[in-house]
Amino acid sequence: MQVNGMQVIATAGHVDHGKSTLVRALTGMEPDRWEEERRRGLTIDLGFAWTTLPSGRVVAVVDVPGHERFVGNMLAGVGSVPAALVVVAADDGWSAQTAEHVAVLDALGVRHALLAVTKADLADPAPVLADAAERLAATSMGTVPGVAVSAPSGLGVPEVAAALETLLAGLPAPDPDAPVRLWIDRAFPIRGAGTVVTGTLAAGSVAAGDRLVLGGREVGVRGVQSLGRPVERATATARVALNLRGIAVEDLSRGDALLTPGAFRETAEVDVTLAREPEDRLPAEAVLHVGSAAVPVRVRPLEGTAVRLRLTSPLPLRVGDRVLLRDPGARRVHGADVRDVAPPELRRRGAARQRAADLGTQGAGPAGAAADLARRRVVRADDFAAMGWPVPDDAVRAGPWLLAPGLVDSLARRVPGLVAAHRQAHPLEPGPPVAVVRRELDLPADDLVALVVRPPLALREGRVVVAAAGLPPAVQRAVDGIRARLAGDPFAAPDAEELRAARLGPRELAAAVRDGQLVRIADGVYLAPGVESVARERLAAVPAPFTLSQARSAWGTTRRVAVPLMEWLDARGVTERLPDASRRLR
Ligand SMILES: Nc1nc2c(ncn2[C@@H]2O[C@H](COP(=O)(O)OP(=O)(O)OP(=O)(O)O)[C@@H](O)[C@H]2O)c(=O)[nH]1
Ligand SMILES: [Mg+2]
Repeated sequence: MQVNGMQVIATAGHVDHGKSTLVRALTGMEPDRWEEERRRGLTIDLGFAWTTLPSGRVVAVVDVPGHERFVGNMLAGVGSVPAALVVVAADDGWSAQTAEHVAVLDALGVRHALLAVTKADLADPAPVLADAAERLAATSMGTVPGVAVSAPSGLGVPEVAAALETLLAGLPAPDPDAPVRLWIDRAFPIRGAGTVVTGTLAAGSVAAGDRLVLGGREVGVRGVQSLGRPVERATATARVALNLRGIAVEDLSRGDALLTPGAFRETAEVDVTLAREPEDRLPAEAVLHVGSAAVPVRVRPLEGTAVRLRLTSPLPLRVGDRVLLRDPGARRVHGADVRDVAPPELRRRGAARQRAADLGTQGAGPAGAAADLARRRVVRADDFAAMGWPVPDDAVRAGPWLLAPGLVDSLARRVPGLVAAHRQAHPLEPGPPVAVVRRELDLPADDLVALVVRPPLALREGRVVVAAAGLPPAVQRAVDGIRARLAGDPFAAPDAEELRAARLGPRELAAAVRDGQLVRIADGVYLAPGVESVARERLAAVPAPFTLSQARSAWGTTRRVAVPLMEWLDARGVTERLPDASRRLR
């Protein structure tokens, strides 16, 4: 059996206003599960009931407690539910808990609601209907239909059911292919079956055999039930009960989330923007509610509505999530939208203000994704998606990586300078190792260097080298041969005989010099770039002043090379010629 077309709605309203009684009248089921609740006539924890409406549409109701002491349970019940049944008693009217519950729904951004004015047998419901409707109109729920009802007599119950039909028909359909994030509201053992958890599936679907993760460990779904019956697959929106393999009931609690592997990342630091400018200063500490979870957070206002939150334990949050911040002391709630689940450190002065400005301009959609990717420069594509961002169309994909558009070009422009500097500092090396370039460009993987190496540079044997696209292949081979020799013995300039044999005439040699592959010391004397610093290094080890012959032996070369090289170094100001023709380093 496949469950489709189910909707889930949560009750809300003041203690004793008749929420559970109305749920009972609508569904014929008892939402108060505990003996204590029934004895005291008071809902303490969440209750669950369901019914099939006349149209065939199935509605599940999460019945919440109205008592102010159990507002935490109420929050866990409404966290994944798209619609609310707001209950106000005709004989009592809008009261403290009505206001608190409605503030919660408003902060969560719940857009769909039905108003039921109960106990219509005890007082004229009309004034309360009008008053409550007016107050609700100022919230995220906007204009809501209102129905007067007397549950014990049954008067108005069919009208509530009919109004529910209309409301539920207007709910947006959740994405059935979305990854699963099932916030657990109950976990209990069943003899013979092991561990069972329940929750409201807000998007995606689950089936027996699925593998999910919880707090980093993998758990298997052995079986799925919905509304008390086994189903092959449950598709959102749905109340589900999952029989889990691989986890003990002691390891589970309300607020844990079962996740599609790889689709979410746990985070303990997020940047959010408040749905509304706060009236008072925000508290330094608050409780973050999302789904059925409640986690204490430290609150750092950045500027305006931008706020950074540090969670005392990580949660699988995504960009675009609506969360609720509750100040338990002031009994005040704030809705907030998650804008960044891996925010940058704020070290410099003014960084918080800049961050707030950035968050102000980047939404949760494609523009925000582009801005976020630009800031991160390079990110793993699956990580970026797990943050909750859509992949920008113009992002560059490279293996598992995603690069900000324009990044490759700007990095590629820096590479020739890096190669030149490296060759200057390490004249005996053909070019910098790939890892060096990766570090300089602040890239996360060596593989990415290939993207930014462009002709005349090339990758060769793990280094970025000048491929000298300008030289014909035969000339390049000859020059390579000489450079290889010079790499081992930097002052062993090839003689005329060798140059002739290599077919390197004046024109070819001039091209190699232009290309930065050889340095002309004098007519017929060519050495490798960087020879200047090697020559200086060797001379530094000789007591000054030194003679030409001492320099020659420090370089380990012949007079044919040493004489012009000495003059070349004089001319470049590396060495200084003294009156007696000896030299010293400048
Ligand atoms: N006369 C009358 N009594 C009602 C009606 N609805 C509920 N009651 C009574 O009001 C009392 C409280 O009803 P509940 O349904 O438990 O109220 P609740 O809103 O679920 O209360 P909490 O779950 O504790 O917040 C019970 O004694 C009900 O019998 C109604 O329409 N008319
Ligand atoms: Mg109740």
